Amino acid sequence: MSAAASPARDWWRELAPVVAAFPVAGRLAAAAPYGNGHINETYVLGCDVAGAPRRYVLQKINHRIFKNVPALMDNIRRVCDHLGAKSSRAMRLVSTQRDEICHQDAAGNWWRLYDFIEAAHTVDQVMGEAQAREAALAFGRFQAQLADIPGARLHETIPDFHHTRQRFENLRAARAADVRGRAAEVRDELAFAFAREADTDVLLGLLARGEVRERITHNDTKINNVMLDDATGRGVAVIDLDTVMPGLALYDFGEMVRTAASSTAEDDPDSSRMHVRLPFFRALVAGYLEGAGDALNAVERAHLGFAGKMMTYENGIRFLTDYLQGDTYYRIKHPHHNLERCRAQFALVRSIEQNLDAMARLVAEIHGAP
Ligand code: ADP
Ligand code: GN1
Ligand code: MG
Repeated sequence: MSAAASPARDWWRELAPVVAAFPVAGRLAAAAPYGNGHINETYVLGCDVAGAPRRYVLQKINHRIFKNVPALMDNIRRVCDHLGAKSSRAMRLVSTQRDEICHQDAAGNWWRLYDFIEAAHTVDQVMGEAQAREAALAFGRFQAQLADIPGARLHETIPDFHHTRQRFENLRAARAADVRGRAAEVRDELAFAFAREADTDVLLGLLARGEVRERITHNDTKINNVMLDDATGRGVAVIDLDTVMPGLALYDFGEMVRTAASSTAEDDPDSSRMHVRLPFFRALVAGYLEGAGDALNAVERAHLGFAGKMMTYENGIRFLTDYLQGDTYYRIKHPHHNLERCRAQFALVRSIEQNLDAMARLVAEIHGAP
């Protein structure tokens, strides 16, 4: 996992006061930015426990995006407790010195600490079909394991997170406001998005008619949100639990198609390199169906390919909206980053559209005709 390069900053000094709020073992020896997430700030802490190394993951929660952090952390605590009882390598929260699940600093920022899951890694791009299958198996199992979480319905940490119609209306509003004067530059992308407006209601319609049901889902099943064992490559833990909340299995599967059946990075500046890889799609279906057990019904199975298109489309319109609004949501590395992300997503949408029949045949082959 590459760390965001910031050689000039003394992370140890900056983070030490926050770290002091947590009962970390031994002596803090090192601290540095970590990972490639777009939302939170993630750091790895290295501690020296009488000569033995011990690592933690420290995160500053993006409270501009997650507006109710106590509710979010209540979800995560419940999910960790539930999964921890079923697996020895699940995400484990470390409570603060005051025995709270997160720490708010003097500036109002929220911080949480996890044990570092050792001997495992994440990838930003899938390396092969076996890896895609393992990731899908882990996400499918994750969903199956959460099916019996006790207590009240989990909080919606971001309301309407996968309400694609609402995402579309946000794009329409951003186009109308055009606060950065960018709408003319993205005329083609807007036309592409608007030509598919009717699709935004399909999954919501299935839910409204009771053809698919709500489950506890992860909602951000991109490939770098699952940790794979260094030695065996098996999925060991699903991470990035901020969006675990009620949702559709199709959201989770679709997001996997977007990130693990795609031929290139989500932000590849050359969108002609982007297409769906059918053998990887096949591997995802096999892994997910195995992991989720018999949880998926025939309607869900019949929409696995379409879900990949929809989650890719949804991400594309979210990137486009953020570009129009002046890049206020996602972390960007250069001024056209969100536009390049959008173009790559739309290229993938087009490719999935051309392959929907082939994808349906693969699903039927694996599971029997829906
Ligand atoms: P974001 O919400 O910004 O995507 P994540 O929670 O996904 O943040 O964390 C970013 C990266 O940090 C992950 O992709 C993973 O590589 C690493 N990471 C997160 N949690 C752990 C953990 N408990 N153990 C090891 N690595 C982790
Ligand atoms: C964000 O946090 P991260 O990088 O795993 C986003 C997802 C998008 C993804 C696109 C809370 O995920 O919804 O699909 O970027 N998370 C949030 O790469 O908005
Ligand atoms: Mg992440």
